[in-house]
Amino acid sequence: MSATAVASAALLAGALGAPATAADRTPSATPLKMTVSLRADLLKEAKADTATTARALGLGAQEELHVKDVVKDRDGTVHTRYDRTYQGLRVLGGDLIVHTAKSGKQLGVNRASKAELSLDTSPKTLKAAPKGATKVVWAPRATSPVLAYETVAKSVKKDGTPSELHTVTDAASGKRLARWDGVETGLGHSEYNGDVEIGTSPSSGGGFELTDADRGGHKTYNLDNSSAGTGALVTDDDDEWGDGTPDDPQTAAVDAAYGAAETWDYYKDVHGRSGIAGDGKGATSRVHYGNNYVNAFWQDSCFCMTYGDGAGNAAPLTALDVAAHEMSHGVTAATAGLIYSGESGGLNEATSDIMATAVEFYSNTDEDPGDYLIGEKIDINGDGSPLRYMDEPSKDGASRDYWSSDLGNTDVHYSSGPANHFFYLLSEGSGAKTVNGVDYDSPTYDDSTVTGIGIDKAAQVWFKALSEYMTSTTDYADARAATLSAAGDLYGEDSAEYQAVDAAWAAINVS
Ligand SMILES: [Ca+2]
Ligand SMILES: [Ca+2]
Ligand SMILES: [Ca+2]
Ligand SMILES: [Zn+2]
Repeated sequence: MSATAVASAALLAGALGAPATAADRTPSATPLKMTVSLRADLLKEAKADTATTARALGLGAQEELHVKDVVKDRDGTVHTRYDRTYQGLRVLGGDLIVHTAKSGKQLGVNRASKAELSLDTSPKTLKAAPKGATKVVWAPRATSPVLAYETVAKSVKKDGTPSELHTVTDAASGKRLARWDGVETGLGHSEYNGDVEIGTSPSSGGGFELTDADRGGHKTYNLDNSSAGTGALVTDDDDEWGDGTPDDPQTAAVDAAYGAAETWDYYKDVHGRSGIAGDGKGATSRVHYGNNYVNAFWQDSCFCMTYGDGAGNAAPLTALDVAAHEMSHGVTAATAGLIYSGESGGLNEATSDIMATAVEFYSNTDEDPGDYLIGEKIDINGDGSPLRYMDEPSKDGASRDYWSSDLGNTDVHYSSGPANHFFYLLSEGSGAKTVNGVDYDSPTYDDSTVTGIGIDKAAQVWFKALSEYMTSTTDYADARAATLSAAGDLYGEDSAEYQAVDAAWAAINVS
Protein backbone atom coordinates (compact mmCIF):
# COMPACT_ATOMS: atom_id res chain seq x y z
CA MET A 1 0.00 0.00 0.00
CA SER A 2 2.14 2.82 -1.21
CA ALA A 3 0.10 5.95 -0.78
CA THR A 4 2.54 8.52 -1.98
CA ALA A 5 0.42 11.45 -2.91
CA VAL A 6 1.80 13.57 -5.64
CA ALA A 7 -0.15 16.70 -6.15
CA SER A 8 -0.21 20.40 -6.61
CA ALA A 9 -3.01 22.89 -6.75
CA ALA A 10 -2.43 23.38 -10.47
CA LEU A 11 -2.52 19.68 -11.30
CA LEU A 12 -5.81 19.12 -9.62
CA ALA A 13 -8.67 20.88 -11.25
CA GLY A 14 -11.13 18.31 -12.48
CA ALA A 15 -8.58 15.56 -12.19
CA LEU A 16 -10.69 13.39 -9.93
CA GLY A 17 -13.25 11.19 -11.64
CA ALA A 18 -16.08 12.83 -13.49
CA PRO A 19 -19.05 10.47 -13.23
CA ALA A 20 -20.04 8.32 -16.17
CA THR A 21 -23.69 9.35 -16.04
CA ALA A 22 -24.78 11.06 -19.21
CA ALA A 23 -26.84 14.19 -18.72
CA ASP A 24 -29.48 13.10 -21.21
CA ARG A 25 -30.23 9.95 -19.19
CA THR A 26 -30.83 11.98 -16.06
CA PRO A 27 -34.49 12.24 -15.04
CA SER A 28 -35.81 15.79 -14.92
CA ALA A 29 -36.59 15.49 -11.22
CA THR A 30 -32.92 15.05 -10.28
CA PRO A 31 -31.37 18.11 -8.64
CA LEU A 32 -29.91 20.80 -10.82
CA LYS A 33 -26.17 21.31 -10.57
CA MET A 34 -26.34 24.14 -8.10
CA THR A 35 -23.76 26.87 -8.26
CA VAL A 36 -23.10 28.83 -5.10
CA SER A 37 -24.56 31.95 -6.70
CA LEU A 38 -27.73 30.19 -7.93
CA ARG A 39 -28.26 28.80 -4.44
CA ALA A 40 -27.66 32.22 -2.92
CA ASP A 41 -30.28 33.69 -5.28
CA LEU A 42 -32.82 30.98 -4.41
CA LEU A 43 -32.18 31.44 -0.69
CA LYS A 44 -32.56 35.20 -1.05
CA GLU A 45 -35.85 34.77 -2.91
CA ALA A 46 -37.18 32.37 -0.28
CA LYS A 47 -36.04 34.65 2.56
CA ALA A 48 -37.86 37.61 1.04
CA ASP A 49 -41.06 35.54 0.95
CA THR A 50 -41.02 33.83 4.37
CA ALA A 51 -43.85 35.93 5.82
CA THR A 52 -46.09 35.31 2.80
CA THR A 53 -45.19 31.62 2.78
CA ALA A 54 -45.98 31.32 6.51
CA ARG A 55 -49.43 32.85 5.99
CA ALA A 56 -50.07 30.74 2.89
CA LEU A 57 -49.33 27.63 4.99
CA GLY A 58 -51.82 28.77 7.59
CA LEU A 59 -49.20 29.37 10.29
CA GLY A 60 -50.22 31.67 13.13
CA ALA A 61 -49.08 35.26 13.53
CA GLN A 62 -46.65 34.15 16.26
CA GLU A 63 -44.83 31.78 13.93
CA GLU A 64 -41.88 32.69 11.75
CA LEU A 65 -40.13 30.65 9.07
CA HIS A 66 -36.36 30.65 8.65
CA VAL A 67 -34.96 29.31 5.39
CA LYS A 68 -32.48 26.46 5.99
CA ASP A 69 -31.84 24.86 2.61
CA VAL A 70 -33.09 24.93 -0.95
CA VAL A 71 -32.90 22.37 -3.76
CA LYS A 72 -33.91 23.02 -7.35
CA ASP A 73 -34.66 20.17 -9.76
CA ARG A 74 -33.85 20.18 -13.45
CA ASP A 75 -37.55 20.57 -14.25
CA GLY A 76 -37.70 23.82 -12.26
CA THR A 77 -39.38 22.40 -9.13
CA VAL A 78 -38.02 24.08 -5.99
CA HIS A 79 -37.92 22.37 -2.56
CA THR A 80 -37.43 24.90 0.21
CA ARG A 81 -36.66 23.72 3.74
CA TYR A 82 -37.54 25.90 6.72
CA ASP A 83 -36.97 25.91 10.44
CA ARG A 84 -39.65 27.58 12.51
CA THR A 85 -39.82 29.83 15.55
CA TYR A 86 -42.85 30.48 17.76
CA GLN A 87 -42.84 33.79 19.63
CA GLY A 88 -39.13 33.89 18.87
CA LEU A 89 -38.45 30.43 20.39
CA ARG A 90 -36.92 27.72 18.24
CA VAL A 91 -39.41 24.92 17.52
CA LEU A 92 -37.70 21.52 17.67
CA GLY A 93 -39.74 19.51 15.17
CA GLY A 94 -41.03 22.72 13.57
CA ASP A 95 -39.15 22.13 10.32
CA LEU A 96 -41.04 21.76 7.07
CA ILE A 97 -40.39 21.57 3.34
CA VAL A 98 -42.43 23.39 0.71
CA HIS A 99 -42.47 22.05 -2.86
CA THR A 100 -43.14 24.64 -5.58
CA ALA A 101 -43.58 23.97 -9.30
CA LYS A 102 -41.79 26.02 -11.95
CA SER A 103 -45.12 27.84 -12.51
CA GLY A 104 -45.10 29.00 -8.89
CA LYS A 105 -47.87 26.58 -7.94
CA GLN A 106 -47.43 24.96 -4.53
CA LEU A 107 -47.19 21.18 -4.95
CA GLY A 108 -47.21 20.13 -1.33
CA VAL A 109 -45.67 20.41 2.11
CA ASN A 110 -43.84 17.93 4.36
CA ARG A 111 -44.05 18.83 8.04
CA ALA A 112 -41.98 17.29 10.85
CA SER A 113 -44.97 17.92 13.11
CA LYS A 114 -48.51 18.50 11.96
CA ALA A 115 -49.67 19.87 15.33
CA GLU A 116 -50.96 23.42 15.56
CA LEU A 117 -48.87 25.72 17.71
CA SER A 118 -50.71 27.62 20.38
CA LEU A 119 -49.11 27.61 23.80
CA ASP A 120 -48.19 30.05 26.51
CA THR A 121 -44.44 30.65 26.34
CA SER A 122 -44.26 32.53 29.68
CA PRO A 123 -46.65 30.71 32.02
CA LYS A 124 -46.62 31.74 35.69
CA THR A 125 -45.85 28.25 36.92
CA LEU A 126 -42.68 27.02 35.36
CA LYS A 127 -39.83 24.84 36.57
CA ALA A 128 -36.61 26.82 37.00
CA ALA A 129 -34.51 26.56 33.87
CA PRO A 130 -31.54 24.18 34.14
CA LYS A 131 -28.14 25.91 33.97
CA GLY A 132 -27.31 27.02 30.46
CA ALA A 133 -30.75 26.07 29.15
CA THR A 134 -32.46 27.61 26.17
CA LYS A 135 -36.23 27.85 26.15
CA VAL A 136 -37.64 26.05 23.11
CA VAL A 137 -40.87 24.57 21.84
CA TRP A 138 -40.69 20.76 21.63
CA ALA A 139 -42.93 19.53 18.83
CA PRO A 140 -42.39 15.80 18.44
CA ARG A 141 -44.05 13.84 15.71
CA ALA A 142 -46.92 12.20 17.55
CA THR A 143 -47.81 14.35 20.58
CA SER A 144 -48.81 17.95 21.27
CA PRO A 145 -46.13 20.65 21.34
CA VAL A 146 -44.94 21.74 24.79
CA LEU A 147 -42.70 24.44 26.21
CA ALA A 148 -39.30 22.92 26.98
CA TYR A 149 -35.71 23.59 27.98
CA GLU A 150 -32.79 22.42 25.88
CA THR A 151 -29.36 22.09 27.44
CA VAL A 152 -26.11 21.06 25.79
CA ALA A 153 -23.54 19.46 28.09
CA LYS A 154 -20.05 19.18 26.63
CA SER A 155 -17.70 16.54 27.98
CA VAL A 156 -15.24 13.86 26.91
CA LYS A 157 -16.14 10.16 27.19
CA LYS A 158 -13.87 7.50 28.64
CA ASP A 159 -12.56 6.44 25.24
CA GLY A 160 -11.67 10.05 24.37
CA THR A 161 -14.68 10.83 22.15
CA PRO A 162 -16.04 14.31 22.79
CA SER A 163 -19.71 14.51 23.68
CA GLU A 164 -22.25 17.29 23.19
CA LEU A 165 -25.23 15.87 24.98
CA HIS A 166 -28.52 17.60 24.14
CA THR A 167 -31.26 17.15 26.72
CA VAL A 168 -34.80 18.42 26.29
CA THR A 169 -36.94 18.67 29.44
CA ASP A 170 -40.57 19.66 29.86
CA ALA A 171 -40.54 23.22 31.20
CA ALA A 172 -43.66 22.61 33.30
CA SER A 173 -42.92 19.19 34.81
CA GLY A 174 -39.15 18.96 34.52
CA LYS A 175 -39.60 15.52 32.90
CA ARG A 176 -36.97 14.52 30.35
CA LEU A 177 -38.46 14.46 26.86
CA ALA A 178 -35.49 13.55 24.68
CA ARG A 179 -31.75 13.19 24.68
CA TRP A 180 -29.18 12.82 21.91
CA ASP A 181 -25.51 13.36 21.27
CA GLY A 182 -24.49 16.09 18.83
CA VAL A 183 -21.16 14.36 18.22
CA GLU A 184 -21.96 11.69 15.71
CA THR A 185 -19.46 8.90 15.96
CA GLY A 186 -19.28 5.86 13.81
CA LEU A 187 -16.43 3.76 12.89
CA GLY A 188 -12.80 3.05 12.83
CA HIS A 189 -10.44 2.76 9.96
CA SER A 190 -7.02 2.26 8.51
CA GLU A 191 -5.73 4.33 5.66
CA TYR A 192 -5.54 3.10 2.07
CA ASN A 193 -6.21 4.48 -1.32
CA GLY A 194 -2.92 3.93 -3.08
CA ASP A 195 -1.38 6.87 -4.93
CA VAL A 196 -3.87 9.70 -5.04
CA GLU A 197 -3.97 13.30 -6.09
CA ILE A 198 -4.88 15.69 -3.34
CA GLY A 199 -5.62 19.41 -3.39
CA THR A 200 -2.78 21.50 -2.01
CA SER A 201 -1.89 25.17 -2.10
CA PRO A 202 1.32 27.18 -2.00
CA SER A 203 2.06 28.28 1.55
CA SER A 204 2.64 31.97 2.27
CA GLY A 205 5.92 31.14 3.98
CA GLY A 206 7.12 29.03 1.02
CA GLY A 207 6.40 25.33 0.44
CA PHE A 208 2.89 23.89 0.39
CA GLU A 209 -0.09 23.38 2.67
CA LEU A 210 -3.02 20.91 2.70
CA THR A 211 -5.61 23.48 1.66
CA ASP A 212 -7.82 22.28 -1.19
CA ALA A 213 -8.61 25.45 -3.13
CA ASP A 214 -10.78 23.50 -5.61
CA ARG A 215 -13.12 22.26 -2.88
CA GLY A 216 -14.16 25.16 -0.76
CA GLY A 217 -10.76 25.58 0.86
CA HIS A 218 -10.96 22.33 2.82
CA LYS A 219 -8.00 22.19 5.24
CA THR A 220 -6.33 19.23 6.95
CA TYR A 221 -4.75 19.69 10.39
CA ASN A 222 -2.45 17.55 12.52
CA LEU A 223 -3.49 17.32 16.18
CA ASP A 224 -0.25 15.52 17.02
CA ASN A 225 -2.01 13.28 19.61
CA SER A 226 -3.76 16.17 21.32
CA SER A 227 -7.50 15.90 21.82
CA ALA A 228 -8.26 19.60 21.83
CA GLY A 229 -7.80 22.58 19.57
CA THR A 230 -7.44 22.81 15.83
CA GLY A 231 -3.90 21.49 15.54
CA ALA A 232 -1.34 22.62 12.96
CA LEU A 233 -2.16 22.96 9.28
CA VAL A 234 -0.29 20.16 7.51
CA THR A 235 2.54 21.56 5.37
CA ASP A 236 5.29 20.16 3.19
CA ASP A 237 8.29 21.53 1.34
CA ASP A 238 8.11 19.63 -1.98
CA ASP A 239 4.38 18.86 -2.40
CA GLU A 240 4.92 15.10 -2.17
CA TRP A 241 3.08 13.85 0.91
CA GLY A 242 3.22 10.77 3.12
CA ASP A 243 4.82 7.39 2.43
CA GLY A 244 1.84 5.04 2.50
CA THR A 245 2.52 3.87 6.05
CA PRO A 246 1.53 5.19 9.47
CA ASP A 247 5.24 5.76 10.16
CA ASP A 248 4.94 9.04 8.29
CA PRO A 249 2.43 11.30 10.07
CA GLN A 250 1.55 12.87 6.70
CA THR A 251 0.02 9.60 5.45
CA ALA A 252 -3.14 9.89 7.57
CA ALA A 253 -3.48 13.47 6.38
CA VAL A 254 -3.31 12.29 2.76
CA ASP A 255 -6.14 9.79 3.32
CA ALA A 256 -8.22 12.37 5.17
CA ALA A 257 -7.74 14.92 2.41
CA TYR A 258 -8.58 12.33 -0.24
CA GLY A 259 -11.73 11.28 1.64
CA ALA A 260 -12.87 14.88 1.90
CA ALA A 261 -12.18 15.48 -1.80
CA GLU A 262 -14.01 12.34 -3.00
CA THR A 263 -16.99 13.10 -0.77
CA TRP A 264 -17.10 16.68 -2.07
CA ASP A 265 -16.85 15.52 -5.69
CA TYR A 266 -19.51 12.83 -5.24
CA TYR A 267 -22.12 15.20 -3.83
CA LYS A 268 -21.28 17.84 -6.44
CA ASP A 269 -21.09 15.61 -9.52
CA VAL A 270 -23.93 13.24 -8.68
CA HIS A 271 -26.33 15.37 -6.64
CA GLY A 272 -25.43 18.92 -7.67
CA ARG A 273 -24.63 19.82 -4.07
CA SER A 274 -21.75 22.18 -3.43
CA GLY A 275 -20.14 21.14 -0.15
CA ILE A 276 -21.53 19.51 2.96
CA ALA A 277 -23.75 22.47 3.84
CA GLY A 278 -24.46 23.24 0.18
CA ASP A 279 -22.85 26.67 0.52
CA GLY A 280 -19.60 25.95 -1.31
CA LYS A 281 -17.57 26.07 1.89
CA GLY A 282 -15.06 23.34 2.69
CA ALA A 283 -14.99 21.63 6.08
CA THR A 284 -11.82 20.90 8.01
CA SER A 285 -10.26 17.56 8.88
CA ARG A 286 -8.12 16.80 11.91
CA VAL A 287 -5.88 13.72 12.06
CA HIS A 288 -3.87 12.08 14.88
CA TYR A 289 -6.53 12.74 17.50
CA GLY A 290 -5.67 11.51 21.00
CA ASN A 291 -3.83 8.29 21.76
CA ASN A 292 -4.78 4.79 20.50
CA TYR A 293 -8.15 6.29 19.65
CA VAL A 294 -10.14 3.80 17.55
CA ASN A 295 -12.85 5.99 16.07
CA ALA A 296 -13.63 9.00 13.91
CA PHE A 297 -16.32 11.62 14.31
CA TRP A 298 -18.07 14.56 12.73
CA GLN A 299 -18.98 17.68 14.72
CA ASP A 300 -21.40 20.11 13.20
CA SER A 301 -20.43 22.72 15.80
CA CYS A 302 -16.94 23.12 14.29
CA PHE A 303 -17.94 21.78 10.85
CA CYS A 304 -15.03 19.41 11.21
CA MET A 305 -14.01 15.77 10.83
CA THR A 306 -11.69 14.13 13.34
CA TYR A 307 -9.76 10.84 13.05
CA GLY A 308 -7.97 8.74 15.64
CA ASP A 309 -4.86 6.67 14.91
CA GLY A 310 -6.40 3.34 15.88
CA ALA A 311 -5.03 0.61 18.13
CA GLY A 312 -1.35 1.14 18.91
CA ASN A 313 -1.55 4.39 16.91
CA ALA A 314 -0.75 2.14 13.94
CA ALA A 315 -3.96 2.15 11.88
CA PRO A 316 -5.35 5.67 11.34
CA LEU A 317 -9.12 5.58 10.85
CA THR A 318 -9.02 7.46 7.60
CA ALA A 319 -10.49 5.03 5.05
CA LEU A 320 -12.93 6.39 2.52
CA ASP A 321 -16.18 4.88 3.81
CA VAL A 322 -15.42 6.19 7.30
CA ALA A 323 -14.64 9.67 5.97
CA ALA A 324 -17.73 9.77 3.76
CA HIS A 325 -19.90 8.30 6.54
CA GLU A 326 -18.86 11.01 8.97
CA MET A 327 -19.12 13.88 6.49
CA SER A 328 -22.55 12.66 5.40
CA HIS A 329 -23.65 13.34 8.99
CA GLY A 330 -22.92 16.97 8.11
CA VAL A 331 -25.09 16.69 4.98
CA THR A 332 -27.94 15.20 7.02
CA ALA A 333 -27.60 17.99 9.60
CA ALA A 334 -27.80 20.60 6.83
CA THR A 335 -30.83 18.92 5.20
CA ALA A 336 -33.31 16.59 6.94
CA GLY A 337 -31.75 17.18 10.37
CA LEU A 338 -32.84 13.69 11.49
CA ILE A 339 -32.81 13.70 15.30
CA TYR A 340 -30.05 11.35 16.52
CA SER A 341 -32.23 9.13 18.70
CA GLY A 342 -35.10 6.69 18.15
CA GLU A 343 -36.01 5.65 14.60
CA SER A 344 -34.91 9.00 13.13
CA GLY A 345 -31.48 8.36 14.70
CA GLY A 346 -31.27 4.96 13.02
CA LEU A 347 -32.18 6.58 9.70
CA ASN A 348 -29.51 9.25 10.31
CA GLU A 349 -26.89 6.51 10.81
CA ALA A 350 -28.18 4.55 7.82
CA THR A 351 -27.99 7.66 5.63
CA SER A 352 -24.31 7.93 6.50
CA ASP A 353 -23.67 4.26 5.65
CA ILE A 354 -25.72 4.55 2.45
CA MET A 355 -24.06 7.71 1.17
CA ALA A 356 -20.61 6.44 2.23
CA THR A 357 -21.21 3.31 0.17
CA ALA A 358 -22.29 5.42 -2.80
CA VAL A 359 -19.11 7.51 -2.43
CA GLU A 360 -17.00 4.33 -2.27
CA PHE A 361 -18.56 2.99 -5.50
CA TYR A 362 -17.99 6.44 -7.07
CA SER A 363 -14.33 6.58 -6.02
CA ASN A 364 -13.78 2.87 -6.79
CA THR A 365 -9.98 2.73 -6.50
CA ASP A 366 -8.19 -0.59 -7.05
CA GLU A 367 -7.23 -0.57 -3.37
CA ASP A 368 -10.75 0.17 -2.11
CA PRO A 369 -13.42 -0.91 -4.60
CA GLY A 370 -17.11 -0.36 -3.86
CA ASP A 371 -18.84 -2.84 -1.57
CA TYR A 372 -21.84 -3.02 0.77
CA LEU A 373 -19.65 -3.41 3.84
CA ILE A 374 -18.80 -0.60 6.24
CA GLY A 375 -15.28 -0.41 7.62
CA GLU A 376 -13.95 -3.40 5.70
CA LYS A 377 -10.46 -1.85 5.63
CA ILE A 378 -10.13 -1.29 9.38
CA ASP A 379 -9.97 -4.79 10.78
CA ILE A 380 -11.42 -3.29 13.93
CA ASN A 381 -12.57 -6.76 15.08
CA GLY A 382 -9.10 -8.23 14.53
CA ASP A 383 -10.43 -11.07 12.36
CA GLY A 384 -10.72 -9.26 9.05
CA SER A 385 -14.49 -8.78 9.34
CA PRO A 386 -16.11 -5.43 8.59
CA LEU A 387 -17.98 -3.25 11.08
CA ARG A 388 -21.35 -3.54 9.34
CA TYR A 389 -23.00 -5.57 6.54
CA MET A 390 -25.75 -4.01 4.45
CA ASP A 391 -27.00 -7.20 2.74
CA GLU A 392 -27.73 -8.86 6.09
CA PRO A 393 -27.03 -6.41 8.93
CA SER A 394 -27.45 -9.01 11.72
CA LYS A 395 -24.19 -10.63 10.57
CA ASP A 396 -22.40 -8.11 12.84
CA GLY A 397 -24.08 -9.75 15.84
CA ALA A 398 -26.01 -6.64 16.90
CA SER A 399 -27.79 -4.89 14.02
CA ARG A 400 -31.38 -5.57 13.09
CA ASP A 401 -32.34 -6.92 9.66
CA TYR A 402 -36.02 -5.90 9.79
CA TRP A 403 -38.20 -3.18 11.22
CA SER A 404 -40.14 -3.97 14.40
CA SER A 405 -42.09 -1.77 16.80
CA ASP A 406 -39.27 -1.71 19.38
CA LEU A 407 -36.61 -0.71 16.85
CA GLY A 408 -36.48 2.88 18.12
CA ASN A 409 -35.23 1.67 21.52
CA THR A 410 -31.98 0.20 20.15
CA ASP A 411 -28.68 2.04 19.60
CA VAL A 412 -28.73 4.14 16.43
CA HIS A 413 -25.81 2.14 14.99
CA TYR A 414 -28.02 -0.98 15.13
CA SER A 415 -31.43 0.52 14.32
CA SER A 416 -29.79 1.68 11.09
CA GLY A 417 -29.70 -2.00 10.05
CA PRO A 418 -33.12 -2.31 8.40
CA ALA A 419 -32.59 0.88 6.33
CA ASN A 420 -29.14 -0.32 5.25
CA HIS A 421 -30.76 -3.63 4.33
CA PHE A 422 -33.46 -1.73 2.38
CA PHE A 423 -30.75 0.11 0.43
CA TYR A 424 -28.89 -3.09 -0.39
CA LEU A 425 -32.09 -4.78 -1.60
CA LEU A 426 -33.07 -1.73 -3.66
CA SER A 427 -29.60 -1.62 -5.25
CA GLU A 428 -28.82 -5.29 -5.82
CA GLY A 429 -31.95 -7.28 -5.04
CA SER A 430 -32.48 -10.29 -2.78
CA GLY A 431 -30.62 -13.60 -2.75
CA ALA A 432 -27.07 -14.56 -3.63
CA LYS A 433 -24.99 -12.15 -5.69
CA THR A 434 -21.31 -11.28 -6.16
CA VAL A 435 -20.36 -7.63 -6.66
CA ASN A 436 -16.73 -6.53 -7.16
CA GLY A 437 -15.59 -9.89 -5.82
CA VAL A 438 -17.64 -9.78 -2.62
CA ASP A 439 -20.35 -12.43 -2.05
CA TYR A 440 -23.70 -11.36 -0.64
CA ASP A 441 -26.87 -13.26 0.19
CA SER A 442 -29.64 -10.91 1.20
CA PRO A 443 -32.74 -12.35 2.91
CA THR A 444 -36.22 -10.78 2.99
CA TYR A 445 -38.75 -10.60 5.81
CA ASP A 446 -41.55 -12.10 3.78
CA ASP A 447 -39.38 -14.43 1.67
CA SER A 448 -40.25 -12.26 -1.31
CA THR A 449 -37.90 -11.73 -4.22
CA VAL A 450 -36.71 -8.15 -4.73
CA THR A 451 -35.17 -7.04 -8.02
CA GLY A 452 -32.56 -4.32 -7.62
CA ILE A 453 -32.37 -1.09 -9.65
CA GLY A 454 -28.62 -0.52 -9.26
CA ILE A 455 -26.80 1.62 -6.72
CA ASP A 456 -26.81 4.79 -8.84
CA LYS A 457 -30.59 4.96 -8.97
CA ALA A 458 -30.98 3.77 -5.38
CA ALA A 459 -28.68 6.57 -4.21
CA GLN A 460 -30.62 9.13 -6.27
CA VAL A 461 -33.80 7.99 -4.56
CA TRP A 462 -32.30 8.10 -1.07
CA PHE A 463 -30.63 11.49 -1.48
CA LYS A 464 -33.72 13.08 -2.99
CA ALA A 465 -35.82 11.70 -0.13
CA LEU A 466 -33.27 13.00 2.40
CA SER A 467 -32.87 16.46 0.94
CA GLU A 468 -36.44 17.09 -0.21
CA TYR A 469 -38.88 14.99 1.85
CA MET A 470 -37.44 13.84 5.19
CA THR A 471 -37.67 16.05 8.27
CA SER A 472 -36.18 15.97 11.78
CA THR A 473 -38.84 13.52 13.02
CA THR A 474 -38.96 11.11 10.07
CA ASP A 475 -39.39 7.49 11.16
CA TYR A 476 -39.27 4.29 9.11
CA ALA A 477 -42.86 4.64 7.86
CA ASP A 478 -42.15 8.26 6.84
CA ALA A 479 -38.89 7.21 5.17
CA ARG A 480 -40.85 4.75 3.06
CA ALA A 481 -43.24 7.55 2.03
CA ALA A 482 -40.31 9.92 1.37
CA THR A 483 -38.49 7.45 -0.88
CA LEU A 484 -41.70 6.61 -2.74
CA SER A 485 -42.25 10.34 -3.35
CA ALA A 486 -38.67 10.63 -4.58
CA ALA A 487 -38.95 7.58 -6.85
CA GLY A 488 -42.27 8.86 -8.19
CA ASP A 489 -40.71 12.25 -9.02
CA LEU A 490 -37.65 10.66 -10.62
CA TYR A 491 -39.09 7.72 -12.52
CA GLY A 492 -42.87 7.94 -12.32
CA GLU A 493 -45.31 6.05 -10.13
CA ASP A 494 -45.78 3.35 -12.77
CA SER A 495 -42.07 2.69 -13.06
CA ALA A 496 -40.15 -0.44 -12.15
CA GLU A 497 -38.03 1.77 -9.90
CA TYR A 498 -41.09 2.85 -7.89
CA GLN A 499 -42.22 -0.78 -7.58
CA ALA A 500 -38.75 -1.80 -6.43
CA VAL A 501 -38.75 0.84 -3.67
CA ASP A 502 -42.10 -0.46 -2.47
CA ALA A 503 -40.92 -4.08 -2.62
CA ALA A 504 -37.65 -3.34 -0.79
CA TRP A 505 -39.50 -1.70 2.12
CA ALA A 506 -41.93 -4.63 2.33
CA ALA A 507 -38.89 -6.92 2.43
CA ILE A 508 -37.71 -5.25 5.65
CA ASN A 509 -41.22 -5.32 7.17
CA VAL A 510 -42.26 -1.72 6.38
CA SER A 511 -45.39 -1.39 4.29
CA1 LIG B 1 7.33 15.95 1.05
CA1 LIG C 1 -14.26 -1.08 -0.20
CA1 LIG D 1 -17.04 -0.15 2.30
ZN1 LIG E 1 -22.35 7.70 12.22
